[in-house]
Amino acid sequence: MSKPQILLVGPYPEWDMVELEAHYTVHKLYEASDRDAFVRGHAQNIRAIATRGELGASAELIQTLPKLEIISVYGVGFDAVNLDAARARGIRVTNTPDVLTNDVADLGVAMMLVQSRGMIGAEIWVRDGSWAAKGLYPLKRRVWGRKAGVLGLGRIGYEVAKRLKGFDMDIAYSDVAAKPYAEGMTFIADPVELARHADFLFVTLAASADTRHIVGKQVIEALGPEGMLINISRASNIDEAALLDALETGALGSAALDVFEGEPKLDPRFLALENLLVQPHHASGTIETRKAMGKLVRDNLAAHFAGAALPTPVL
Ligand code: 8YV
Repeated sequence: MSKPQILLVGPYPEWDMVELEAHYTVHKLYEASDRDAFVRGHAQNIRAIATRGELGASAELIQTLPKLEIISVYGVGFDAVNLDAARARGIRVTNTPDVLTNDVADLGVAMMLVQSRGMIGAEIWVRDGSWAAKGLYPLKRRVWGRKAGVLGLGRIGYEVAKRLKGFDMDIAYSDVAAKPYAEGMTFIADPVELARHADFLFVTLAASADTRHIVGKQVIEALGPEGMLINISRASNIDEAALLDALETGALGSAALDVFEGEPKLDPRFLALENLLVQPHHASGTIETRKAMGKLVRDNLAAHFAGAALPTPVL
């Protein structure tokens, strides 16, 4: 029997490519010089899309593939997949929840520590000779015992909060409703009030049209000149223009961001800021987690083509 044909939107690590190519004919969209012509050329054969969280699958792409049956997302976030277009055709969608939760939470907490203690600047202070030439490094702000806000207490938000308890922090959270599992945490429904409470505000919401720019001018200003914003979710949850203004004027103390509008290109204003820590969307970027994510992508595809129940369906 011939192998099912799949469209791969962006590259996966080599170990996943080997496995995928053993079981499927893989059409690599990211290698095509004319992507539209490439998709049209294979449209009658493609039965699955394998994509990444931030790359998703647009309505246009879905509509161009008449034989499409399933979209398997390498990532927990499926906001970049046009679910309406998939639903309209009965196309299944899967993602990779759970396996990445702890690594994403780790990176969020690490960014808080690195940024609050000024560790990037401190590293440069040693390497460029400033320590010897100028003496002590400027003092920074402590983390332990301070106030944290977690915007979105889902799987990742909960793991962030769990870690923050280890720093004896006073933890509050916002979500659509109070969570029964939020032991020892204060529920503050309004994100502006949450930001007012917090020294460190973590954005851990699954992105959707409803959460777009939920962190806007008001939330940012409530967090204030001593506050830090940490985003390990999606850029669309934050009004980037308001964030840039606030970081430039000092209306917001600092930020640590793993995600950006239009990434990997980002607004050059970000790069001029000294009160900002940037990361290249790699919160899930450990070998262990990425291997588990790749396996889950393949397990979902294999289950679909075997007519079995999907391990982690979205649709
Ligand atoms: C990316 C992510 O998928 O889980 C998500 O939603 O955005 C990430 O894990 C990952 O960076 C691979 O591109």
